[in-house]
This record gives sequence, C-alpha cells and structure tokens, in this order.
Amino acid sequence: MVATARRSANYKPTIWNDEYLQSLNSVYGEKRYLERAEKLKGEVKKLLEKTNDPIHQIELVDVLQRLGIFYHFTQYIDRILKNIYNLEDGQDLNIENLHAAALIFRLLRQHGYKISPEVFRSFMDDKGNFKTIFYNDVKGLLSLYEASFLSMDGEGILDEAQHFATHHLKQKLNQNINKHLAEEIAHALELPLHCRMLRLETRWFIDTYERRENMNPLLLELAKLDFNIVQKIYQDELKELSRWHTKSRLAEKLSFARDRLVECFLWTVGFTFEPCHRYCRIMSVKFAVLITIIDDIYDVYGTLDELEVFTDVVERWDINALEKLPEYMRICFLALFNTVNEMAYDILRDQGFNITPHSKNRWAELCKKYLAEAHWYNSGYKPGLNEFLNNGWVSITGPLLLVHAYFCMTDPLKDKPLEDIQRHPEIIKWTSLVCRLADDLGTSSDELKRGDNPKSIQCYMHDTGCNEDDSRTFIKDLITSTWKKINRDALMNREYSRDFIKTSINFARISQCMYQYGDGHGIPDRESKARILSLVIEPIPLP
Ligand code: 0FV
Ligand code: MN
Ligand code: MN
Ligand code: MN
Ligand code: MN
Repeated sequence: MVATARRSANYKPTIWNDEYLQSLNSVYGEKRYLERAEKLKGEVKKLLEKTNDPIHQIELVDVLQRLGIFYHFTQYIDRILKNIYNLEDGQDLNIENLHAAALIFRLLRQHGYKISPEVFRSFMDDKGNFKTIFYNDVKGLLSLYEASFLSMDGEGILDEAQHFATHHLKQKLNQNINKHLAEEIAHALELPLHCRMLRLETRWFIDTYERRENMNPLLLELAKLDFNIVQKIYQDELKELSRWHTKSRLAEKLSFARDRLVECFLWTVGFTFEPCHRYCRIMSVKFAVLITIIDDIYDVYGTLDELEVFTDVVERWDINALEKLPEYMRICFLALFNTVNEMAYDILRDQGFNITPHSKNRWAELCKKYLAEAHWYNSGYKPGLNEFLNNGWVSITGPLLLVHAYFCMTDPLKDKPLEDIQRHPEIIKWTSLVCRLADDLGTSSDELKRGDNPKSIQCYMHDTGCNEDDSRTFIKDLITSTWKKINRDALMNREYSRDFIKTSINFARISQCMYQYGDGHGIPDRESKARILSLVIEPIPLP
C-alpha cells in the first residue's frame, strides 16, 4: 500500500500542559476574600444610591463598566440609564460639557437606547465643524472618540466626530503631555474601547484607574478583588477542561493538528466573562478545540477523498458509518458526536428540549463550507471576494459557536426562535464577518506559504489588481463598515436577549483581539501567552 503524502502545518506544540494547569492554585476562593467582596459591593450600592447628579452618575457607570464590576450592579445601572434617557428626551439635561455628552451618548446607545447623534450639534459651529475651543479638551476628545465608534451607516456627524477627535488626539501625542495621559490616548487610538475584548480591557483599565488623581479607592479595591475572584473561577474551569482534554487524548491521536485548549479558553472568556456563563464557556471551549482540529484536517492533513467521506458522515450524522472513515477521522468524529450529545443531553435534561437536529445542521453546514474551500485549493480555483466571503463568514465558525452559545444562554428554548436563528440573523452574520476578515489579516500570509486557498486579502487583489498593502487597507475598512452594521442591528434588534447580543458583539471583539498582532490562535508563545497569564494565571497584587 502506498503511503498517502500528507502536508504539515508545522504548528508549535502547546505551551500549557495538564500538570501545570492542575497546579494552579489561586487563594481567591477563600471565604475571607468573598466576604470582603460582598462588603465592598454593599458600599458601592450605597455610593450608587447617594450619587444624584446625572453627570456624576454616568461617570460612575462608565468606571464600573471599565473596571469590570458592573455586572454586580445591573439593576442600579439600568435605573440610572433609564432616568438619564428620560431627562435627555425631555431636553432637561442641559449639557455644555463635551465629555459628558459623549459619555451619555455612548452608554445609552451601548445599552440599546435610541439616542440621536444630533446631541453633538451644539458643539459645532454653523458650518458643521467642531468648535475650536475643543481642540485642547483632551478628556472631551477622548470621550467623543470612543462614542463615535457606536455609529451606524449614514451618521455623518459621528464620522466627522471621529475624524475630528482622532486628528486632535494624534496631535496631543506629539506635544509634551503627561505620560499617563499619553498612554491612554495611544491605547484608544490603537483600538477603540467599543472593539476591545472586555476582560483584557478591564485588566488594563484597573492599572490606569489606579494612577488617576480622583480615583475612588473603594472601587479600585473591589475591582482588583473581583478580578482575582473571577480568575480563580476561570482556573477551576480550565482544570476541568484540561482533564477532559487529557482524557480524550485528542492532542496525541491527532498530533498533526493545533493543540490549543488554553487559547480556546481565551476565546470563550472573550465571548462572555461573567461567572454565571460557566456552562457556555465550558461547552464553547470543547467545540472550539474540535473546530481547530477539524479545520486543520480540511486545510492541511486530509486528502480530498477522505474529506468527502467525512463531510458525508457529518451530514448524515451517522455513527454507524464510522467504519468508512480512516482511523484518525474516527477518533475525531466520535469525539464530535459525543460532545454534541453531551450538550444535547444536558439541555434535554434541564429544559426538555432536543437541540440535536439544530446542532448537527450547523456542523454539517460548517463541514460543507470547509469542503468547498478544500476543493478550491485542490483545483487552484481563485474565488472573487464576494464568493469567498459568502463561504468564509460561515467557515470561520461564528454561526456554529454563536448558535451553541444561544442554546446555553436561552431558557426556555423554543421552536420558532430556534428556526429563526438557523437562518443566520444579521447579528451573527456581521460579527462572524469581522472574525473572518480579522483572521485573514492575521493568518493568510502563513496560510498561503503552507498551501491554502486565497483568503479575502488575496481575493480582493485578484479582483482589482491592487497590491497587498492596499488590499489590507480595504479589508480593514470593510471591518469598520461591518461594525456599523453590527451597531445598527444591536440597537434595532428586539428578537434576541441582550445577553445573546452582547455575546455576539463580544465574538467580534475577541476576534480582533486574537489577530491584533498576528495569529494569536495558532502562535502560542507571544501575545496570547501574555494575555492568558494576565487573565487566568496571575492575580492582581492586593495590599
Ligand atoms: C482559525 O484558524 C481557527 F482555528 C478558528 C477560528 C477556530 C477556533 C476558533 C474559534 C473559537 C473561533 P484558521 O486561521 O486556520 O482558520 P481558517 O478558516 O482561515 O482556516
Ligand atoms: Mn485553517
Ligand atoms: Mn480552514
Ligand atoms: Mn483551507
Ligand atoms: Mn485563517
């Protein structure tokens, strides 16, 4: 028998072994810390109750969000925002301060309130330019800048705001300003708050907040303590996942594929960070591990004949067809089959609802898209950008992961919404597209060297004849315009829970984060390592 010639992707081994993960041993599960946190939460509630001035209220809400502790106070925050929205609506809120206006705009819109960007008109002159007195209002410029990223198509006033704020903030960086302020500006200009992964932003902001002159030590202490308590919860989840992963021996049996358990965990902390979404994280990690392997099978290791059979077996969801598969695919399919069944069982037990047909449809859809890409590669076919993206926003696995996240965070599940969600609602479509584009920016150079079909950057170059730099600029602009679609849908959408909408948006955020400096999913020992250390491993020092 002739041995099949197989390609290799030469991915590096994991840097996180089970023994190390099992040794993680944060002290922040101890009663004294939990009690201290409860006491501090009580203090913050008092602070929320006694803060009356709307501008102080909105600043407090912003700080609670950025410190990552808002989820303890959602009822208070909802009440404050509703109240401010009503004042705003009745024009009772006479804001002369650009910073406050921008903060109110950003927070109201973020929480689904329909506030018009016309609120910025009063900061402009007759010609529609922002007034010169704001050129040196750094706080106002920063807030305006962040607010402008919640824009939708056709909101020219926010485009102008962004242009204006960016220009003047860049100028400030060239002037002799305070070092910490310069850091804040550089951080904002690198990637706006609206597009940042929440937990990493929290970790960054805690350090920033500590240096502020008017910071509140109560909020700072709670933020640090809560971060560490949540980190201890993540460690326990990761230990459980690592036991599952080790027992499965997937990494050993399918040693050609990326072994990226902990990086997958980073993805899922990006989807949803709150302790109450533990089940969503656990199941999403298992799926992401399987996706990572299956993607490597289709892209690198499998032969076209094998891929055809695998796709067929997944489509028929036929455990009796296992014998048709080569050994390595049997292991993979059975692991997939068992993981889907595990989740289906949990949901059937708890909710009396069978997700199996919905889940298997998503896996079949994914494998068919993967197969199409494998055919393109093998035949040397070069799709146009549109054709590529029609396939690519699904093959990046956003629809699969988000539909499963929906199963985890929706109770009760019902037939009608489940049928609707199979038809790819806008929020899933656009956030997945951001992931595809960000992934192509971060991974396509290596993929092409390794042997893969052209990705969006190359498709656009092929369509237009432009060079790679111009194509990358075009793809980055496409990400920007896709965010406007996400913003519109997040505001108009009344079909899905805020939790699910937030998770979808978070999916776009963690995608941009993962590929911000290259292939954060594939390359284990650079930014991803530092990020995992800071979110999952190293507590914030407390006095
Ligand atoms: C990306 O790899 C990859 F493996 C993903 C997106 C699966 C893990 C995922 C998530 C939690 C989203 P790669 O760049 O090889 O993907 P493509 O589609 O370009 O082959
Ligand atoms: Mn791939
Ligand atoms: Mn692929
Ligand atoms: Mn491929
Ligand atoms: Mn890729």
